[in-house]
Amino acid sequence: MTGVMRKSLLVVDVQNDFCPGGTLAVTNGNKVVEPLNRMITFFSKNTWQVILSRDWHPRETKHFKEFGGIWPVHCVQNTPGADFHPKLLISPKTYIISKGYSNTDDGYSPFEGVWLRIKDWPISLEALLWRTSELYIGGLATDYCIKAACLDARKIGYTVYLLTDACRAVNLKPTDEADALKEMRQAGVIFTTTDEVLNQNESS
Ligand code: VGL
Ligand code: ZN
Repeated sequence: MTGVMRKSLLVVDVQNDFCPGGTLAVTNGNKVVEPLNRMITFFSKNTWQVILSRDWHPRETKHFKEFGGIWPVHCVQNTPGADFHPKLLISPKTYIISKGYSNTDDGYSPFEGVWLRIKDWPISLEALLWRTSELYIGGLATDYCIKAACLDARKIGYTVYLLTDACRAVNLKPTDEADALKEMRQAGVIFTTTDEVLNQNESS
């Protein structure tokens, strides 16, 4: 393909219910906010795309325990638990991908979600990433939505960088995080850190 290929940042599900105090709290989930904000600032300065995904469930969905799923109620559409962490930097230019919004799907992968800026005109994440070649990913949770995002992104063919300091795992089983990291690595995901990305680009 000709033309400028871009870098994009995908911030996955940094929402209140996944942070301490939330209904599906990830240990130290709030700790991803600071490094992700540094990445968001850096990407914005370079006019590279920043995309936030959000878990956006109806109150009744087979994703939740009471309807046959494995999860406690979390990130229900238009509730405070589904709001982004209050300290996460969000600008009017930020794209928001909603996922898991039907009552039959888990919607782990942001690539199953849509941008709904205009009603009845859903735009896929893949469409938003038109001309993106390098995708940087961080957020919550490493063993579910981050893993799904990274594996789908590799299938599409992006060069995928996982910001290991800027993600945390649910760990339903204690080995889930390590297993997820292994699977991602085998799929060709490159592990990096916020500091590494910011330092490299400072000197170039
Ligand atoms: C997630 C469990 C249930 C995630 C979403 O964002 O990783 N995990 N729903
Ligand atoms: Zn969910």
